[in-house]
Amino acid sequence: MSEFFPNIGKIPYEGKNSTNPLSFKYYNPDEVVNGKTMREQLKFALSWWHTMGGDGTDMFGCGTTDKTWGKTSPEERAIAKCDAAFEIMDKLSIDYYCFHDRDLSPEYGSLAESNAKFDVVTDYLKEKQAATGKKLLWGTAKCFDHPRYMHGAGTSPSADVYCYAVAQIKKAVEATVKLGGNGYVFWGGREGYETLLNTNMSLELDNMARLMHMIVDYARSIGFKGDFYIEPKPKEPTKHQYDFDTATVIGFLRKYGLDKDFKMNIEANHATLAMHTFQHELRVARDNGVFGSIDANQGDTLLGWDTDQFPTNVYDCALCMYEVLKAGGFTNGGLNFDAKARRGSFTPEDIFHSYIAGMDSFALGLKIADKMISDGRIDSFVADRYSSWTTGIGADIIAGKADIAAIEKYALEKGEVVDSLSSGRQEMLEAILNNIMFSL
Ligand code: XUL
Ligand code: CO
Repeated sequence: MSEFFPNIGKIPYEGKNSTNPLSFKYYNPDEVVNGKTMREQLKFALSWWHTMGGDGTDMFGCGTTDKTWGKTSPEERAIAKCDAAFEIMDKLSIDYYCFHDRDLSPEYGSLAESNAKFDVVTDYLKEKQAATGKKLLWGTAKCFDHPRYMHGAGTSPSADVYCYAVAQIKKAVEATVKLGGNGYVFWGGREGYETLLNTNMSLELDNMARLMHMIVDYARSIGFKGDFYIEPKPKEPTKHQYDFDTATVIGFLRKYGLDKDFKMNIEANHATLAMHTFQHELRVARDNGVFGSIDANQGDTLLGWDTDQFPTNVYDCALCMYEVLKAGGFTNGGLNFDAKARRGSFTPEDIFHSYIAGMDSFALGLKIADKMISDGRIDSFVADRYSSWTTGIGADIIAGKADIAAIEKYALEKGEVVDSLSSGRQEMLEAILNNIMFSL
């Protein structure tokens, strides 16, 4: 088989003093950090949509990079994409990939034909996985790009569209199971609304939950043992996306009894759009037992839309990996680069430069997070800050031993409490974090 990137060899780890741009400075797959190798801790995944299909097209202009993989027919191109993707994964030491059904194989004249041609591609992927040991992290269905989904898929006002979506998702779940994926993602592309003047919100959400229950039951019946994920996003493409943020999604899952099967796929840029930090979203997920997987990218805080940039902000990567380590690491999930090279970075080498930048940032993030934990200054500050809850009245409240009358009595006797407050020391803690980061 001919190579798609003949000028690029396997990307080596050369360490932080290397000046070779086509080498890893920090990502050393076999190095052990916090009890596991970096490749096990980070579980990097390639995103089929941006990497194999994204050609730089935006609202203002056509593509700038050729992602036809040398083929004109859609069937041949789909196969060539598989070969090129596996070459990229091999050269970058990436073990996993993620797909939308239509990134693997486009739509054809009918659902039956689309399904049959999709099968050919997933059969081929299964062979490639067996030959290389690469794995599927998660699959999903593209229920947002075709015009039929203009008003939503699982939340469409049309029952016919809803049925099409159920059938499409059923097929995508079958492919995920066939390829041994341990995750299935729902990102509610067009599941949201523009105006309540034309929207029955409660029916739309009830229907979405019905769809999810149907898919969960079916997936379990064909042997899917992995996690379902919802990927929160507050806006884009609709003004009000139903899955605004992690807290909103948890409310939805609990209301509809879906919380046992679903976890979160947290995307960094979506957190930014929700006016949260990436760490906040991860913490809400961790604290509620729904931390699952991560779409690792970064947004631009000066722009209000989804830029899906490769992550280079090491500070954010460190705080992300701190949450991941505190959650006990990934189980079924991993770090998927839902990220694209910028439109002006249009050459084949830019794919590699982008992944190297993202992977090295997360490798640094992992090492810093590990050091934050072993250093212990930040964790022990937080523990100390809440020490009034470990003894006396605080401990009694937590143990359920202090009722409202006892608490009132305590407050009356205690009098003013300002003098016993201690500083939050935010600046000191930020300086400690810098100290940990820059003394690696
Ligand atoms: C869109 C987005 C999606 C999901 C998968 O903002 O992030 O690509 O990750 O459907
Ligand atoms: Co995403």
